[in-house]
Amino acid sequence: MMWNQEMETMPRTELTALQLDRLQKVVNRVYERVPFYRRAFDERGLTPDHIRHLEDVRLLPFTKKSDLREHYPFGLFAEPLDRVCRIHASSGTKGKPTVVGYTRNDIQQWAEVCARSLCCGGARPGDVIHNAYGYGLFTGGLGVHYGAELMGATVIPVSGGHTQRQVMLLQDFQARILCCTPSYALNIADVMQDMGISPDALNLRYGIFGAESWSEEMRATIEQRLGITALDIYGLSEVIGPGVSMECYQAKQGLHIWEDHFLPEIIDPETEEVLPHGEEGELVITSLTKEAFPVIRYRTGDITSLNPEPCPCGRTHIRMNRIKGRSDDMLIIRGVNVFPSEIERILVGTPELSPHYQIVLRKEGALDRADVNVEVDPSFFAALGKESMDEETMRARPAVQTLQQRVERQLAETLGVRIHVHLVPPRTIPRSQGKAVRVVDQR
Ligand code: DLL
Repeated sequence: MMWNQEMETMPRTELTALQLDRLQKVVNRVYERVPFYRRAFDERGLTPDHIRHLEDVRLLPFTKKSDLREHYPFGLFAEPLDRVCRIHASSGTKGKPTVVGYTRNDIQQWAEVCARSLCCGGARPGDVIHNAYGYGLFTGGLGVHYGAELMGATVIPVSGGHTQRQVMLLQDFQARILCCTPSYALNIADVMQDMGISPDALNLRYGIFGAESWSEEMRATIEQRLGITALDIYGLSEVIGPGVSMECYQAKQGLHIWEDHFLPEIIDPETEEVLPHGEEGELVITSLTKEAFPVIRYRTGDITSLNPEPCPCGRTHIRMNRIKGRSDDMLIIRGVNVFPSEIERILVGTPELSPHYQIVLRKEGALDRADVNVEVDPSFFAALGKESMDEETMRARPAVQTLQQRVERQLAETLGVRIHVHLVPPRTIPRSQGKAVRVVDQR
C-alpha cells in the first residue's frame, strides 16, 4: 500500500515543476534569513532570482558538516528559537554534536515521509510496530514514532537495549514490523535463540532497518534468522532524520528518495563535479520543504548512485542504491581504498563465521595495518568438540587455522590488500544496542 499515492506516483514533469517551485522558495528563505547562506551567495554574485531551472541548483554553494559545527548550536537556523518546537543532535564522535531544529510544520512533514517510508516497507494501518531505534537526541526513535502514529499503527516505543525484554514484548504484543538498526536486529536474533524462542512464535513480517551501513549478505542473514523481509531505510539528522529514502518491498532494490521534499545529486567527492545517473559518488541533498533548518546542497558523505529506472512498485520517485559507506569511513590500507561494508560482505558470506565482527586499525611503522576480529559461528564452534574453549585453544585447531587462511585469502583476492583475520569464540565481540561500532581506530 502507498501512504500518499498522489505524491508517490506523481508524473515526473509535475514532480520537477513542484521541485523547482519549492527550490526557489527555500533559496529565498535561506537568503533572507541565514547570514551564512547570504554571504555564500554574495561571494558568488548569486541571488535567488538566478534559480530558473532545477539544474540551477548547481550554481549554489555546498554545505558541509563543518559548517554546522562552526555555527553551533543554532547559527544556521532559518527561524527564531520560539518557532522551533524540537531539537535533535547527532552524537558525533569528536567534539560538539551537530544540532538541528524543527518547526511544527517540519515535524508534520517528517511524520509524512516516515509514514510513507513505513508503508513502502510493508507496514499497514493497524499494524503493531516495535520501534527499537533509540529515543532521544538521535532522530531514529522519534522520527519513526511520529510516522507510525500518523499512518495509524500501534507503536511500541521500546527504544534500544534490554534485549531479553524486547524479545518478550515482540512475542507478547505480536508486532508485525520491527524497526531498528540491522546490527541490533542481529542482536535480537541471538538473544531469541538463547531464550529458545523460534521466529515462528513471533508475528514479524517486515524489518525496517537503517542508520548504519549494511550489506546484501547481512540482509540475507537477518531475513533467514528472523523469518522476515528486511528493507533498507535511509536518512540523516542534518536533512531530517529517518525517512529521506526507503526501499519498497515490491522491488527490494534501491531506496526511493522522497523527491517532493529532498532534491538529490551525486558528486565526485574530490572535484565536486555533478555526476550522471548511475555513477557512484557522494550523495548531496537540498531541502525543499524544511522551515527551521533547510540545507542547501548538503554533502552527506555517503557513497551511492542514483537509479532513474521505473520501479515495479509504481512510485515515480528516483531510487538510490544501498549506501556503500561514508567517505570518511573509507579505510586506506597501504594505499588501497576499502569500505568496511566490503569486508562485511565476505565475512557474512562465510557460513562458518557469525556476522559479528570488528575492524581494528593500527600503525605498523609508517604503514597502516588492518585486523579483523570475527566470531566463528556457534555451530562451527560446537563441531570443534569441546563445550567451552578459550581463544588460544580454539585457534590451535587445524580446522580453525584452515578457515582463517581461507578467509584471509578471500579478502586479499577481493580487496587487493592483506587484512589479518583473527577468529574468536562466539559471543566475545560487544553487541550493538544501536549503531554498531565496526571500526576501532588505534592509529
Ligand atoms: O541515522 C537517521 C536514521 C535513523 C536513518 C533511523 C535510518 C533509520 P544520523 O544519526 O544523523 O541519522 O546518521 C546519519 O547514518 O549519513 C549515513 O552515513 C548513515 N546511515 C543512515 N541510514 C543508513 C542506511 C540517522 N540505510 C548517517 N544505510 C548517514 C547506510 C546509513 N548508512
